[in-house]
Amino acid sequence: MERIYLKHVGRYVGSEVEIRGWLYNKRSSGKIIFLIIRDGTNLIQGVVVKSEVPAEVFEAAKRLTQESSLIVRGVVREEPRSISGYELSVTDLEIVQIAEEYPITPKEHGVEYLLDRRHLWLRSRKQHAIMLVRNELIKATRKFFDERDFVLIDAPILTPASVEGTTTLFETDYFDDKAYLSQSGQLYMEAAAMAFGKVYCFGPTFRAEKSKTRRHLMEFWMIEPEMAFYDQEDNMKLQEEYVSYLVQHVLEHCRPQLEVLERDISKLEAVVPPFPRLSYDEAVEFLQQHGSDVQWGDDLGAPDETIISNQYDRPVFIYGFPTGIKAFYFKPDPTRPEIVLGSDLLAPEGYGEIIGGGERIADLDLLMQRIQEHNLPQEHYEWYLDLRRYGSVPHSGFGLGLERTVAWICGLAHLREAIPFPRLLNRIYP
Ligand code: NSS
Repeated sequence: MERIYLKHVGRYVGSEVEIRGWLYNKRSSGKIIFLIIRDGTNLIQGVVVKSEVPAEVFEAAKRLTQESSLIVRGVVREEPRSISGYELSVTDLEIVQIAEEYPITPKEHGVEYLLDRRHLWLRSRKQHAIMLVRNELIKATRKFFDERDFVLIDAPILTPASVEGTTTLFETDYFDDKAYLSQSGQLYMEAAAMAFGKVYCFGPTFRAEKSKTRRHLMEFWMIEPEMAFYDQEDNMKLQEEYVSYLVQHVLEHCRPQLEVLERDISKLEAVVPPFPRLSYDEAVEFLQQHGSDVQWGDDLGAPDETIISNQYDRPVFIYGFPTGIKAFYFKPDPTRPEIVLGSDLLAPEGYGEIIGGGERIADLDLLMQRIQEHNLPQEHYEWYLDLRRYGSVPHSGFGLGLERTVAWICGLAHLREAIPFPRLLNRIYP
């Protein structure tokens, strides 16, 4: 008898198979017990009929509690009304372990209660669907960049200097020195782009965000491409292509998950290039007309981003931010040095920023000047300045936040469900 995974159950209609998994749920009508079984890849309903199985098999089915582990054998039947479209007529059942009373029941629980039990919550249908979408987004990312001859280069996690400002650094001891958890792999990708042309990194990044929001995690995963000889226009084109590719991939490979999540597919189908572009100047004017008190020179807040992104059925670029609110490495627009050649990409449906990126300063003197203006210790950036001393070229890149993208594509209200084990303000358990 073949041992199978439920993901492939459709290939086994009429055959007797073995499935190893856990009991998700159970119903009984005296002479028949319905077992909803999960094996990590999908769910199936197993039917145990008293008159058709040995007495000990029926007794074992009766003893099963929620999340008990088991090995079950049976014949696969097509059953369109059943949970996965198939059913298992159980012939045999072995208990691996009888689970204690499971703390997550089909009734509603509060979010804090569930977050305390995240290690168990991951087994729930919705959380399971989210993680499978996340997995597909990572697969699609690898595929997208492989197809375009990018080289994956890993950035370090322990770093001596900040990339995105000094206020959100997680500090740690590094023997007799200080080190910080990486906020972004960008600076290292710039070095790598000068060695390999087109590169990207994908890894965890850390920010001590001191406010509690739906859109911030302390630890999140970022995909950061960096391209030599790309200007900001090339950069935005690549972002458009990448984000559309991700959405198409999920539409193609994650239909069952999107259904579990009750995601409105038509909203995702609209995500095709070109994406609209709005200058920062236009954005400020638009926001002021719509009741925001934002002034030219201010950063856009989450509510501002929501107002803007709600206007479009696909992601929208905002470009040309004031130089004063952007990181030291952004290249100022040569025709208007008070703004930079950088952009944010806002996801639709009010999800806000998923990408930040731009063209980097290629000129040594200007870069040194910006490092000074930002009160950053130049000695920590000497290696980075070397990139402008030895064959400096125009180059650009961006960072896509994986959890923001997962939240948007899955239609989640909060980032905490977009990562397996979220690190939140005041939460580092489990
Ligand atoms: O700060 S960013 O806008 N840009 C950078 O870090 C650049 N150094 C990337 C680059 O050009 N290589 O962050 C990029 C994205 C942002 O758009 C969000 O999607 C995500 O990273 N991000 C976050 N996600 C979750 N939680 C937090 N705290 C967070 N901060 C940024």
